[in-house]
Amino acid sequence: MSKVGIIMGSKSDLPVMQEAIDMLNHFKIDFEVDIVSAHRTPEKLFDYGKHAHTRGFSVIIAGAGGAAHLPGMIASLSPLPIIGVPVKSTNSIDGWDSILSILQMPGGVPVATVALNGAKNAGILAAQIIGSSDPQVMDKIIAYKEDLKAKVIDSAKGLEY
Ligand code: RP5
Repeated sequence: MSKVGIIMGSKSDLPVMQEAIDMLNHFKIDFEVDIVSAHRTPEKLFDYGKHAHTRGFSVIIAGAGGAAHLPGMIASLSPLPIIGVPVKSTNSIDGWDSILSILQMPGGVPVATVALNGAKNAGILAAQIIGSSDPQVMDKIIAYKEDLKAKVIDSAKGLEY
């Protein structure tokens, strides 16, 4: 079965990245979590980016804050689709530094960047990528979207004044 790699620059990113973990658990998709720092463990980053596609991963979710080089550097090394999560970390000025570091990639090296602290959507997007070639996961995504719709319709009930 396809597996998602979830990496983050620091353990301090985990409370944000937990939402990606929760979504992958929801869709019953295998994943592995690791801490890989672009600045503190550059050799580990290089090894991870070079070999992730040979380790059974189909997608990588990478989260980092501040001068957030992890997602882009992994994208430079790996042929896999990379989803970047900008984290509003303690060293981030206002979150924009993380967003722009991950978003503004040069042509040829894409990182699918979600919203600030948007790890939930990163988990859903990873599931959707896997679901495009896995009918069982696709069915779960369809059910999830139906549930979202039902919740909104329910929430509107009782608003008739
Ligand atoms: C980034 O620096 C990490 O991704 C984290 O968001 C931020 C702060 O890291 P710590 O100082 O909390 O380890 O590289």
